[in-house]
Amino acid sequence: MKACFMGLGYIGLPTAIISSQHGINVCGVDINPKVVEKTNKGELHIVEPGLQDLLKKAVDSKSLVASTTPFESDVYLIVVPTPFKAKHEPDISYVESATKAVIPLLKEGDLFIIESTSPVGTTEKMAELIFAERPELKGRIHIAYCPERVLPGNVIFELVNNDRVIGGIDDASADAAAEFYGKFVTGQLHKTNCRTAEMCKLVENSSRDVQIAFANELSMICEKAGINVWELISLANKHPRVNILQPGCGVGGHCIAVDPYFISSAFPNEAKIIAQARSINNYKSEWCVEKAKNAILSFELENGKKPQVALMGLAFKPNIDDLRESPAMKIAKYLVAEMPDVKFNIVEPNISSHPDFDIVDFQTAFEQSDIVVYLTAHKQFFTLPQEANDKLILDFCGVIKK
Ligand code: SAJ
Repeated sequence: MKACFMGLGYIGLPTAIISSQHGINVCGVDINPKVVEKTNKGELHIVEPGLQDLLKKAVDSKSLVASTTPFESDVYLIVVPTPFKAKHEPDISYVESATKAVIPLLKEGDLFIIESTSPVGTTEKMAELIFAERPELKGRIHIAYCPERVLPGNVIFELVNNDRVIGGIDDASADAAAEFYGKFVTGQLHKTNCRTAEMCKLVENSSRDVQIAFANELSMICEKAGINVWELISLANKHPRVNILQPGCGVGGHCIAVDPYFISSAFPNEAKIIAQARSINNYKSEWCVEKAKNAILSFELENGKKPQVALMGLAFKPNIDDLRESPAMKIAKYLVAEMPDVKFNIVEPNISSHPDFDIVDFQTAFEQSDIVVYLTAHKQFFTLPQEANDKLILDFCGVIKK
């Protein structure tokens, strides 16, 4: 079997590598020639634990070849980004152009799968596009939508072990796609139609966004009420049917802070909680900026000098080096730009340098600063003193549990 992966990013590349280990000849396609060149040299262009070795083996054994144009295959997978445009409307132009690139190669019996997070109706739209150009293939190829749900940092395990939702444009398409994923997925494969599968992906991330918004709202209420929100949540979670998530300085990454907009922009009158959760989680970052600014100004008033301020953590979640769409990063950039006279000690233990900031060691930053602002709960920070008489500690992510 030959499979062609359109898109060699954070999901396409690992999936291409894993499927190439299971007797599938894989062609990985990317429009970026540098990505193709690196991949063909066996060099990983993304950060994912354990993947480098697997890529090297796949390239050495020639079960994976990268290219800027697709090869004729039996299965085509679309794994390209779906960013959003102004007003938070999804931009499916990459899905469209990847689909157009494979249309001339399609033949009877082929399987065409979209994995990219997509607004509801995208798979049917792409089917129309295919049949408009190749009407003879109607009823003769299989088309399905099969979202991924892996957690960055644990991709190799989750790609194989997570259950998957397989949405066909008809039953035969769902069966064909399930047979394909059955070659390398040991989790259960749940068959449905393509619209349900598209919505399922959006709903999974929206559900998490709404739950985080609840925690973030509680954190702002508790601050006014003089209650420690982390103690409160841990006590409420002792109830057998309550499971509140953790507040933070906002929601980052490419998925949870994006996918809910695909629902709210398509269903503006109905998607009330989903839209509100997005606003709360975005507002939480502004709230953190205000708290930090007020603390800095109060210090200056009381001490007649500007404080040194440690900004602890830039990554979008704990214990990773991924700064993409990170609320901590946005807060740091904003404070540095707004308060040019303040000395900020910027800490990110998972990176050694950054083009915009001097990165300071976490212990030095803690010791030298008058105000310590925890933005990302990296494990290193839990080794620092939980309190200090000569410092004000602002904890936005639960490093100080007491
Ligand atoms: N966060 C909180 N409080 C929490 C949990 C998370 O503030 O209690 C924040 C994190 O700090 C981070 C953001 O949420 O800024 C997102 O982090 P995450 O670990 O919840 O999720 P991602 O973005 O790394 O991956 C998500 C996963 N989706 C779900 O858990 C429902 C993953 O399974 C998906 O595959 C991925 O999105 C995706 O590609 O859609």
